[in-house]
Amino acid sequence: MKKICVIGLGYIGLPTAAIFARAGYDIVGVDVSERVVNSLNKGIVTIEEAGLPELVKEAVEKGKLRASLTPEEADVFIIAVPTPIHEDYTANVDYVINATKAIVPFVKKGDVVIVESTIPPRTMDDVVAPILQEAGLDVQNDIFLAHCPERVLPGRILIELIENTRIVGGTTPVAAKKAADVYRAIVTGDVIETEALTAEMSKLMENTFRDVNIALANELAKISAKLGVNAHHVIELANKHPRVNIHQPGPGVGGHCLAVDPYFIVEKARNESVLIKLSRDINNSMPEFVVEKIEELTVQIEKPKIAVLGLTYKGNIDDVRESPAIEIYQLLANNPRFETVAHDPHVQQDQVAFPLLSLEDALHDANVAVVLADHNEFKTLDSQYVASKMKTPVVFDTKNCTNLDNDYLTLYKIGDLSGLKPIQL
Ligand code: SAJ
Repeated sequence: MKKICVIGLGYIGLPTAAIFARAGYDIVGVDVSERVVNSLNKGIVTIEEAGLPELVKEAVEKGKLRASLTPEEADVFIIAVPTPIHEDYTANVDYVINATKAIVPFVKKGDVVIVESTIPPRTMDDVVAPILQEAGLDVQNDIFLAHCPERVLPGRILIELIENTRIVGGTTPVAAKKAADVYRAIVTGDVIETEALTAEMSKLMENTFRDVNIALANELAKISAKLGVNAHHVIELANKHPRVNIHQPGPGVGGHCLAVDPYFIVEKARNESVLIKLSRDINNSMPEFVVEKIEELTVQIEKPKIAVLGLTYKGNIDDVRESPAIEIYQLLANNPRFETVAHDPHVQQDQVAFPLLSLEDALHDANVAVVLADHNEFKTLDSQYVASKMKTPVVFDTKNCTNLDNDYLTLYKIGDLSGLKPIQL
C-alpha cells in the first residue's frame, strides 16, 4: 500500500494526510475548496493547530503531499469530511455521501475505503456500503470498507493521532483487519478491530459521556449558586475520590463534536435517549444562564458596557464553530440595554460579523468583563491592569481560568455565584 487519497482537508483530514506523508506514503489530499487546495500546494496551512504548519510544509516540499480538487486512483481512500447537524437536530451526512460518490470511479478491487467522519449508527451499513455496492463494487469481497472514527482533541491533534487507541469497525472482519493495518503504520497506541456499528456507537458514546458529565457540572454550578456553595471547590474535593471525575462547568458546550454527536444517537433511538437529550438541553441553557447573571450584576446601571473576552468554543484554538461564546455575545448585543464589545486574540476579524477590539479598547470604561474562553492570554491577566481600564472593575470568569485577585476588582466565577450583588455606581 503506497498511495492514499484523503477526502476533506480540514481539522482531521489535513493532519492525517501529513502524518501518513511523513511515514513515507504518497498522499493526495482532496478538497472542494480551491483556497484550501491552492494554499496546501504552496505548503501553507489555513488552520491553527500546534506543529501542523511545519509538518505540512516539509511533506509538501518533499513531494509526498499534494492537494487536488478531484480524487485519484489510490490503494487507500480516507473520508474525513464534516457531518454537521440540520436545524431539526438530525445528522447531515450529505458530505459523506458526496465524498463516497466522488471516489467511486477511482476505487478498484483490493482497495481499502475508510470513513473517519463521525456518523450516526448504521450509516456504514445503510448509507455508505449501498453507494459502493450500487456502483458495482462488492463490499463483501472486492473492497475493504471500514469506519475508523477520529478521536483527537483540537490543540493536541498531532500527538493524539499517533498515541490514541484507534477503533476500526469493518463491514467484514477482513475489512477491519486491512483498514487496521493502514493505521498500524503510524499509530503507537492500540488499533482494535471490531464491526462498523460498534465503532460508530463507541465514538458517539465517548463524546456523549463527556457531554453528560459536563451537564452534571453545569447543573451543579446552578445548584451551588442557589445553595451558597462553591461548585469549583465541591468538584475538586469530590474528584479526590479514586472513582469520581466530575468535569468543569462553563458557559456552555461548543464545537462540532460534543454539541452535535449526542443528537446522532437521539435521532436513532429518541424514546430511549432521555438522559442524553436532557444533558444537551442543560448545556444549551448555559449561555442564557450567563446572560441572566450579567443582567443581575448590571441591573442598576443605565447602559452597561460589557466586554466579552474570548469567542472560540474553547481555549487556545481559533475555532468559533458552535461556540457558546458567540451565542452569549449575540444575546448581549441584541439587547439594547447593553453596549457589548468583544476581544479574542485567537480570532481573525473575517471570522466574525462584528468588530473585534484590542484588549485595552474592550476593557476601556467597561462595567463587566466576561471571560468565555480559557486562552493562556486570559490566565495571565493582571488584576491591576484590568481594574485600571474598567469603569467598574467586575470580572465574570465563566471558565474558572483567570488568576485575578479580589484586592483590585470583584471576581465572580461560574461555580461560585451565591454572593453576586448588583454593581453600585
Ligand atoms: N468543556 C466544558 N467542561 C469541561 C470540558 C469541556 O465545558 O470539563 C467544553 C469546552 O469548553 C468546549 C466543549 O466542552 O466548549 C468541547 O470541548 P472538549 O475539549 O471536550 O472537546 P472537543 O470538542 O474539542 O473534542 C472532542 C474530544 N472528545 C473527547 O474528549 C471524548 C476529542 O477527543 C474528539 O476527537 C472530538 O471531540 C471529536 O472530533 O469528536
